[in-house]
Amino acid sequence: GASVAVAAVDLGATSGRVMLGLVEDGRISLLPAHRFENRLEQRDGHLSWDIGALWAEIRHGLAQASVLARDQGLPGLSSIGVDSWAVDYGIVGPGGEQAGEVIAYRDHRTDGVADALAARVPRERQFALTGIAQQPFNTLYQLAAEDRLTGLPAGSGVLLVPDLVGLLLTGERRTERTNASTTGALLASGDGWASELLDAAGVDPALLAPLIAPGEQLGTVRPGLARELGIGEVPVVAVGSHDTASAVLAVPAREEDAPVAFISSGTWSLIGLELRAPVLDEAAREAGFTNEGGVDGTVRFLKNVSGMWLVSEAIRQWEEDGARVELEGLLAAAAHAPADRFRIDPTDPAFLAPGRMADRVRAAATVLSGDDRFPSTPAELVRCILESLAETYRDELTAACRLARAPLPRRLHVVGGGSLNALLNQLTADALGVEVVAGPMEATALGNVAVQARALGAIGQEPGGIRAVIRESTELEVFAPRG
Ligand code: LFR
Repeated sequence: GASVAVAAVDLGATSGRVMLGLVEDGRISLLPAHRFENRLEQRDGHLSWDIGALWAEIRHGLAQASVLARDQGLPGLSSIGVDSWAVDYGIVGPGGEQAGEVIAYRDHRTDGVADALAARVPRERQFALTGIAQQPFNTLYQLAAEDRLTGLPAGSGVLLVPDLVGLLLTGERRTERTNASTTGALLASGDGWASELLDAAGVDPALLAPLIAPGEQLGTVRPGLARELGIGEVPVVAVGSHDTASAVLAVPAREEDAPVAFISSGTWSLIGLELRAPVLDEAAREAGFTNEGGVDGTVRFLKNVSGMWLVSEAIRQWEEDGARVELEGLLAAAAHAPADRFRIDPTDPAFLAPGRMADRVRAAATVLSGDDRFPSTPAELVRCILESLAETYRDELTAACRLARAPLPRRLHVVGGGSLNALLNQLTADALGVEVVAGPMEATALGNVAVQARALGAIGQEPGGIRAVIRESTELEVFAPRG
């Protein structure tokens, strides 16, 4: 039988899941316990997440995961770990009760806020302190736009989404380090908050819970909840709670491949290099790169590129308009659409907000060749998005290597749901002239499970230990560059 069973709660912008991770003989296998939808909604005047609904799905998923573990002949779950998208937070009162909605990072409340804050702390200084790219949605700017922080009772707090789930599970309040880095208020060294930035945003540092690192135990499931779910008072272990941190931990690279080049491909495409130290030069800031905190003190030097969001939002528009569209058919049609007709810039913040995405992409497309003024069919529009993504990957990976003074790597690892997109993988290999290694698709859940398994002693502590287990656990597909 398997040696341990752990539950990974993984919340994405469009869907969430609870996975059972079985770790045995140096391999991880994942069994889906529960999948559910997540979506943006206008609530209380802002684009928000329905945390109450997510919490109900998580509880159901954990109960299911425990049943699945017992079906495998195991006593139950040995631990639980939680990750989600970054930057968003909830406000909690002194007793841990949620105070107001969890507003989503794509909401318009941060429009102009980064500029206003830059008037108090120059952009150069912010970057030198934190190494974080100044995206409009950084937690720091969301907090600066926040009108709910004044007059909070003593003992209130601000918790990032996975930490909020951790509080609901255990009653403990911590700020997990990898996700803390995405706030734009953590020092690049990771050694605490940049108080100068919190001041400028009007945030009382007492609102922020103490830091916790992946692998440390947050607490145990509250007795009442454990009884309700039938799961026992199991430990909740901090993982790379930023989904991208967990995903990049599960890149199946070898130690000698350093610096590892990756794309974590989901709603966003996060493209860059895994480094030992941040790149804090002005040139990196000007190029829009960020230095996010990874598991085991690694740094993800990367660029945020709108990824499959562009496609999923376009599909949402076509469906609203009454068309029946499914991704697979659309990608097959896009593979046969004429090449190199149109381009967009998938790093343009104009694509951040939801709504009428097909219209917006069409209006933004520039003409490369042919007689048409814009992409007119869904297949042409998707082809335009994918070719633009592949070219952007080429440009951004080249820039990352230049800025980090690293050679262009021999292979690029693509992980996450987007790694299933064979057309995009091939276009990327062709644009870069390097091999693209696709998979694992469930990188985030694997990274989450792996940190728990290591904390339990089921994976060794040696450097590269987790990635060796990931390589044993997954099938990869290689795309060689053509031409
Ligand atoms: C991916 C991700 C990105 C982050 C964006 C917003 O799911 O976590 O890493 O930049 O969502 O949180």
